[in-house]
Amino acid sequence: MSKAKQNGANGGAAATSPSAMPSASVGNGGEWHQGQADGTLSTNQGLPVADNQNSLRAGARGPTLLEDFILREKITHFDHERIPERIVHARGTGAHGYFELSESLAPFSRAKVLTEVGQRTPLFARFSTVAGGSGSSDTPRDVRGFAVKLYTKEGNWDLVGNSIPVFFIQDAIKFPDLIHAVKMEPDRGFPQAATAHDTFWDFISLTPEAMHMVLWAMSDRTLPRSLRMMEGFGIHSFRLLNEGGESTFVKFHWRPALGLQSTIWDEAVKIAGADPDFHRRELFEAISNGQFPQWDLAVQLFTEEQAAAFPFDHLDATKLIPEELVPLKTIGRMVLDRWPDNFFAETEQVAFCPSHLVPGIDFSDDPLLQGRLFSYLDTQLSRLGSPNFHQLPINAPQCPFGNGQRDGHMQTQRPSGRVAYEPNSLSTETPRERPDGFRSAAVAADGAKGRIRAASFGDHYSQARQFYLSQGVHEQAHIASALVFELSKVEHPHIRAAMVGHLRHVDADLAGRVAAGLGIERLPEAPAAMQPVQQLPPSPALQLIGKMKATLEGRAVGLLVADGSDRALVDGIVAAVRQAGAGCKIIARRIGEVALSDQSRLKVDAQLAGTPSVMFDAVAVVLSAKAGAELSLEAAAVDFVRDAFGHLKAIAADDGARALLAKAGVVDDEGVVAAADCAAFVRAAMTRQWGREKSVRTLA
Ligand code: HDE
Repeated sequence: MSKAKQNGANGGAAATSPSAMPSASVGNGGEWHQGQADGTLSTNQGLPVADNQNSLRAGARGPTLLEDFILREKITHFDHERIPERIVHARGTGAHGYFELSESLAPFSRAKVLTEVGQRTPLFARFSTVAGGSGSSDTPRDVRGFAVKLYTKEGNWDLVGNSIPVFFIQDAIKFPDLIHAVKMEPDRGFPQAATAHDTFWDFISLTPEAMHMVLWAMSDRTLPRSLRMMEGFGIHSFRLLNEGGESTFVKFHWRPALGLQSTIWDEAVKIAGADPDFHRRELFEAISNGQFPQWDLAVQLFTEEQAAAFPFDHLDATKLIPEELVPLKTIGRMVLDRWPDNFFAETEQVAFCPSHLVPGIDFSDDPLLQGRLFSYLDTQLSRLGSPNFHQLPINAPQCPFGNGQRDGHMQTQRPSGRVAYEPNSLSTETPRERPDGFRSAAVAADGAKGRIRAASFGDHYSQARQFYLSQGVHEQAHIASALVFELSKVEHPHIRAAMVGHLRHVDADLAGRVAAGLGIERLPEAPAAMQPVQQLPPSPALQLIGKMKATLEGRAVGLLVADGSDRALVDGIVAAVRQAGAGCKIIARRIGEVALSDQSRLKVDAQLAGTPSVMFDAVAVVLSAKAGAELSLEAAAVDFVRDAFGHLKAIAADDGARALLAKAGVVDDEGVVAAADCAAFVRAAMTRQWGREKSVRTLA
């Protein structure tokens, strides 16, 4: 009998003893597969099943018998196949990969993962939206979770971050309120995955500390084009501790190799309908095609003395440290190169926790971080149902681990021996303390007990203002429009007015634009600010549009064709686009094939009606005059071109496509190029046509 068979159909060998923990087994298939090694279908007890089509009945048309334990086992398992979803970050997707250190932080930290240059540390990363349920869509306006579990030699280090470097609140005690306000309203069960409703803005309008994050949330940062094209931030200050126990503060940043890229709001809305799985599908396809997503890991290092001179408190998670103040130092890169074998076993059951860290890294006293240290373990207990969730292969350290903890639901380990305590004199084998194990920073903590908010946390508007003034004109307009859109969904006028009041502290022009967009004629009073607004210097590093990389790498182009399309033009565009590192999908009214001008056949990748141009970064249209005239009467074709134009994308078109372009209201500009000029098309496709925006959309 094979080992798999002995251990049962579900691969009971996965996690046995700590020392036997198979590092390579995480998600690599072998021990996870359903069914027995010899291919026989069995019950969970290993009983071979002879008939998996019919339940046990009394007679061909008679009642089903309670005796049918095979039916009952199967249905019972099915009934329990769902676990509680995450209260936040429920919708997510993840992948395996590694972190490779390129620069040692040895002067600052003794963590091996940060000092052993060239070492590859295996990891699992999960990206998520925050507000929506697990079945919601990928592209709402929302912060993205950016959580990375590094299986280091010294234990798991979880860097549980977000795609925005600041947070809404300063103290963990406000988190349940924030989340109750943003989630669907409890009496009606909607809206799902949206901040555009009364309870969210009511809470925000009463929480001035949220203003900085609100501006980030209303910017294009919350509309990522791809998970591969967004930044990640650890947000809080952490500490690094070196061999001598000296401490340095650190902020962590992930920087995508493909550069930053977002969608236009209207595009994000349409993508949600066209492909609710847009981001996870894109990540899956990239990894499957060997285009492994990469991020640099960069750090900002600073001392206690430097921190004391900042014009804000770095322990306040609503503040960031501008790069102009403390530059970023790149220390390594993360590569995601392997899709999980099973979504549930890995992406769903992975349990991140900010308190998972390694010797040489420590926490700061950020009160938001301090609260998080409790919450994650607590939530895993109810979500995964057992204190043994760390034994699941996706969560288990890939280094030896062991202690005297025993028993509990779903215990999969079989620790031997009579000793499960420490110290003991009965066994030399049991786990003992190690002097070089984890030690906390020896920081003095002395103060009067109280529910106190530090006065240094009182400046709620200066960095919000700095962020807004650091943006270019296009992004400022997007922020104003997003605020108008969101607040226009708020039914209570006093909430809208209160928000405009806050915006007066951020920027008078912004407040005026939003008020005008909401039809508010007299500007509401600005609320009393705890501290005067400081004029911080604009930080271009905070831009998104301004920082976008002009590139087609990792992007996608849609090429609309029909019978009779010019072969040479089609070939030219496909070759140029691929040469530039992008994918090129052939779209036609029907899938199958089209006959090109030279009668050769071209395989069609996608059907026009099911593949709108929002799926692409740029589009090309190559049509015979006859097909162009026909497609001008096809709403999906007209929308394909109209949306590409409205979403500021480059459009390549030949003469035959002109009728369609005219019907879609496309006006010639720098981004509308001849299909024969592939070089011009690739150039235009590397960026959005921001100059076109004012001609297609009225922004607040
Ligand atoms: Fe979380 N957060 N959070 N959070 N968070 C969770 O843990 C919580 C915060 C973040 O892909 C939960 O396993 C509190 C900041 C990510 O599995 C929960 C506070 C940041 C993920 C929880 C915060 C995050 C979570 C829900 C305020 C960015 C998804 C399920 C003190 C630095 C991880 C779970 C994944 C998930 C609590 C604030 C990031 C309930 C109490 C700030 C990326 O424990």
